[in-house]
Amino acid sequence: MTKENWMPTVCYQCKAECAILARLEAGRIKEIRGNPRGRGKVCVKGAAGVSLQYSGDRLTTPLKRVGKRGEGKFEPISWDETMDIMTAKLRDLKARGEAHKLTANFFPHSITDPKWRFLNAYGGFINTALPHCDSAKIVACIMTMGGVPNHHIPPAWFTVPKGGIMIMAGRHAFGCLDDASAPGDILDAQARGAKLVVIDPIFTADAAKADWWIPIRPSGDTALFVGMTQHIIAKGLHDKNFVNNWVREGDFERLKAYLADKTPEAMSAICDVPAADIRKLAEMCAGAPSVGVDSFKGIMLGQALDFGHAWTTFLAVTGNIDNPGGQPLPDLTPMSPVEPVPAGPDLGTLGWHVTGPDRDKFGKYSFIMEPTWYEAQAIKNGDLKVLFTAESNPALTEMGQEEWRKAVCMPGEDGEEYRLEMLVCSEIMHSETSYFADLVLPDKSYFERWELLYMPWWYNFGHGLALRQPLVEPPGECRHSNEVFIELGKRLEPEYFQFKDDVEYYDIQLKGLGLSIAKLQEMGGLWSPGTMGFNKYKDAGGFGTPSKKIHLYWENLESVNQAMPRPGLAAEYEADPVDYPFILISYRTIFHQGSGQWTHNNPQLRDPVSGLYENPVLINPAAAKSLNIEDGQLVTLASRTGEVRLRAMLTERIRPDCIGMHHGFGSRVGRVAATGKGISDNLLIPDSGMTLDWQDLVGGESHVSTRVRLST
Ligand SMILES: Nc1nc2c(c(=O)[nH]1)N[C@H]1C(S)=C(S)[C@@H](COP(=O)(O)OP(=O)(O)OC[C@H]3O[C@@H](n4cnc5c(=O)[nH]c(N)nc54)[C@H](O)[C@@H]3O)O[C@H]1N2
Ligand SMILES: Nc1nc2c(c(=O)[nH]1)N[C@H]1C(S)=C(S)[C@@H](COP(=O)(O)OP(=O)(O)OC[C@H]3O[C@@H](n4cnc5c(=O)[nH]c(N)nc54)[C@H](O)[C@@H]3O)O[C@H]1N2
Ligand code: SF4
Ligand SMILES: [Mo]
Repeated sequence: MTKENWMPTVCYQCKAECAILARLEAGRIKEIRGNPRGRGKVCVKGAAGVSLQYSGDRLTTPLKRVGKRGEGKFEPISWDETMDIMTAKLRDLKARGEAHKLTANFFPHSITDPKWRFLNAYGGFINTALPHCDSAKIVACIMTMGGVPNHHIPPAWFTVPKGGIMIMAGRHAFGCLDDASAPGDILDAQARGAKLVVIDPIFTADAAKADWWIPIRPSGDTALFVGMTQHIIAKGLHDKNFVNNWVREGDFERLKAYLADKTPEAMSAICDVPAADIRKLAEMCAGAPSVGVDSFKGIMLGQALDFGHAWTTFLAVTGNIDNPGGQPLPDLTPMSPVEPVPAGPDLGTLGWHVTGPDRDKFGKYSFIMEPTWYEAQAIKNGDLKVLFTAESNPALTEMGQEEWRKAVCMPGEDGEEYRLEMLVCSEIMHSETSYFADLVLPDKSYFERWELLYMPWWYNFGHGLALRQPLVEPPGECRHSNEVFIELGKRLEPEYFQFKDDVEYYDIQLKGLGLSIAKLQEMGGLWSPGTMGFNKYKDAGGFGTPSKKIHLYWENLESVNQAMPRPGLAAEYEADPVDYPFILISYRTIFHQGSGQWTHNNPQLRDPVSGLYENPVLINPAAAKSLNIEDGQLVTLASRTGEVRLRAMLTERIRPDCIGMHHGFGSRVGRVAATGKGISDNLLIPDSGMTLDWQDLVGGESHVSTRVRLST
């Protein structure tokens, strides 16, 4: 083996996109490792990328539906015919003045993604499963501090000083990596003398490593952080220097007035964390050199923005914004624009998000990308006519999977077969979603394509750029979805697609940094400005908010009673507590990504001995005893929308009022998945559109959980 055989690229076995090295032998990938020039680590999913690459399930030719949507019956067609069908439909849609009724549901790897350019040029819009995971966190950071946080990526735990505190409030870094290097960073920080506090209704792998595990009542996080903030201010333990200099005039007084009755005792009644513990954690944080907070699941519920508000307020009063170990505010690196820059449609006016019974309420919010339940609603309303999916699996992945399936099969008016006139799915192997598609486009895998990954706040990339490069030939006629969109752009919006191909497009953007794709290759595929940069607001004359100061009071949400955080539980957990006494906790596993075929059809990851084969239901023995349920017994779990039967696993690791279920199972498409067991949690989560009243409309939808009933 020579050194040259290890080629740098970027993993895509999950959405964290870690920098990796792949070992090539005679044109084949043999082995994968973390890239020491990047963050250095790879996880089990990443290492199993070799099996994905050579899977017999890979799609190799474009397919056209011949049966009904959902039947999964297709015949091969040529790329020319495929492109002609898509071009004709999109031309027709635009001629009807309905370009905005094109939606693309895909994973946005990068703001350089040519798919975004096409959507802006054509006038369609992006709806994505991904950014709503932490969109409430993003919006909260924008509202409070005028800057985006590290989207999808934990705070920079590698910067936590001795004595710093790392709080995971609904975050499962050890069991569900969103960056293969995060667990190592956390353990290293602990070795330096930092403390890990895990707030989670389940005793997770993270909790096992924690200095303190706090088994909170689900969605009690807002109350916990509000109670801590109250105690800190009541005791005068807040960071007076930061508050005096950097919090907008009048906001601190308003906060104090709001907190008057939010004592640790009052908040304890909501979150079920003893008042003494709320005080203890608050005092620990007030006395620590840094506090960082991370959450995903805690901020994916119907009152997500309230938690984001409570969390950012807590960080502000403890002086933990843009400091080592606290909440980083990344530096944005400018790229050169590709002229002419398409303006994008005026979706606010055209009505892209104006759907469902709460139409008027939407105008109040600053949500960046649309919640996924929009799709089913918009199809019913006639607001969605052409849907492209790429790198997502909405037929299985989301609350309302049944509603989505029904909506895409709704018969059309005016002689059209379906109300959704065209559904195109780009995939590497068949999925539940591709079975509903009219056209299935075989994609190149992440080892076969170019991609310039530029999300400046994504610290896997060292706050810069990462290059994904083709290392092996794709099978059959695979074409990268970006190449397809560039070709559509050349056909439909040629003014904006004057460049030759994806590489030339990236080269134009890289010029501003004095870089090119070839140069990036020479540099090992990674570039970064070289520093995280802390306390930038001091030199920049303040924060990115209109007043340049921290905003604790959100006046634009006064009319919907969200100018200050509402400390109550998530609406979905308040509903029907008598009929459905347990709260369902969905959580992830290290072996699988989402509900994706990439990991579910990977024999290394779905192995019954060394991998994960099914999802048992976690029940506390006390709860099981009251229902006469024994370990290993089949039980029925019912919600207001569905019912599933699964095997019970009795464990003290979960609160007695909760039921635990691994998210992401239930796939039956593909040779490994077809043999696998397990059930989709989304059969239980109320369908799209039923729960609009529960959404906070900022994208922190009530989409990951619900109340359930348990029986034998
Ligand atoms: N292996 C793997 N990695 C992944 C993914 C994957 O599917 N598989 N998905 C990626 C994506 S898209 C995302 S968004 C992230 C998600 O990342 P995480 O949110 O970290 O993942 P989960 O395991 O789903 O949930 C984390 C923890 O939240 C707890 N929890 C649930 N409700 C609450 C609550 O109300 N309060 C508190 N304090 N805790 C709660 C759960 O018990 C669980 O242990 O992971 C990413 N990484
Ligand atoms: N109950 C419950 N529901 C949830 C969650 C939860 O915690 N609980 N989590 C939610 C969250 S945070 C998220 S982000 C969503 C995620 O939901 P999605 O974004 O829909 O992600 P996946 O389900 O992982 O589907 C990814 C699909 O992309 C395909 N794919 C992989 N690589 C490629 C490629 O190179 N090219 C193409 N074209 N396709 C590829 C895979 O085969 C797979 O079918 O799920 C949400 N749903
Ligand atoms: S966390 Fe694992 S699967 Fe995800 S990108 Fe990193 S190495 Fe790949
Ligand atoms: Mo996510």
